[in-house]
Amino acid sequence: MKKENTLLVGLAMVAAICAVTYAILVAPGQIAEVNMTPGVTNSSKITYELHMLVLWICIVIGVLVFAAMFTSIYLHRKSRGAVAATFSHSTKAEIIWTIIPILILVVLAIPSTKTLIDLYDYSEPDLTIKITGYQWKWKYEYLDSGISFYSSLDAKSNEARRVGSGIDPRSVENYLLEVDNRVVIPVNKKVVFLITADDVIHSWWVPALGWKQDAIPGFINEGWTRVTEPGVYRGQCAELCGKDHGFMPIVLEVKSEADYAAWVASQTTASASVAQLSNR
Ligand SMILES: [Cu+2]
Repeated sequence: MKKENTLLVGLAMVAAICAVTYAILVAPGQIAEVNMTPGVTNSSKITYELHMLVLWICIVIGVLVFAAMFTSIYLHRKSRGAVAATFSHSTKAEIIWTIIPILILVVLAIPSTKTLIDLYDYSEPDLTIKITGYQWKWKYEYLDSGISFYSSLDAKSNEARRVGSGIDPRSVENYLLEVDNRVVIPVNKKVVFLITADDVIHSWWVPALGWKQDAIPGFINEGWTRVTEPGVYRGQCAELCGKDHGFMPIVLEVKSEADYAAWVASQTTASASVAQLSNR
């Protein structure tokens, strides 16, 4: 067997695997359909970038490993008269396959640590909201302004989800992803969430923010966000919490500062009149 063959076949294998990888992952309409989204916060963007970096490193390793594997299978097959080598140990190979993964992990540790430090920085919030998970709804308490309300599945979805309701769920807009009272926050402000539960473990998850956080009875977990684009972001409970787990969505509405101030004013008058009524 000639030596040049190995290099040529190896390069051909790399090219073939790159072509397949491109067709599956990179070509338009492929990875974009199944990949994570960059989200709407700095944390979600750096998390996304870290995920892409790790993905590409994995792809390069995968291409090289499979190319080496297919090359040896092709060139050293029995029908070509290949005879197996008899050595059983190579110190050189062991040193190489120990050092290369260590270097890769060290290189990955730098961006991972930066991302983690950012995700866990709960300091100096502009606004703090306590979130409590219940079977099967969420409660939001704005610790700065005293606003507090429950947020449950909206009536239309709730009606359509029942067996024999006769309503086609596809006719309901944002089916199972709409609530009666949305949690509202201002744009570009640092909002810290204190997350807990009152019965079983739930998990508060809005994918566009880039994180999810368990809501555990007796514990207070934290999460924070600074959303850069006003809009409506939807999520769901992400911890199996009982029979209606699929029916406690989360809708986060991010408003401009003026709109948020107006919302706070309307909420405080509403709760003031409720307080007045209950005092009678
Ligand atoms: Cu749940």
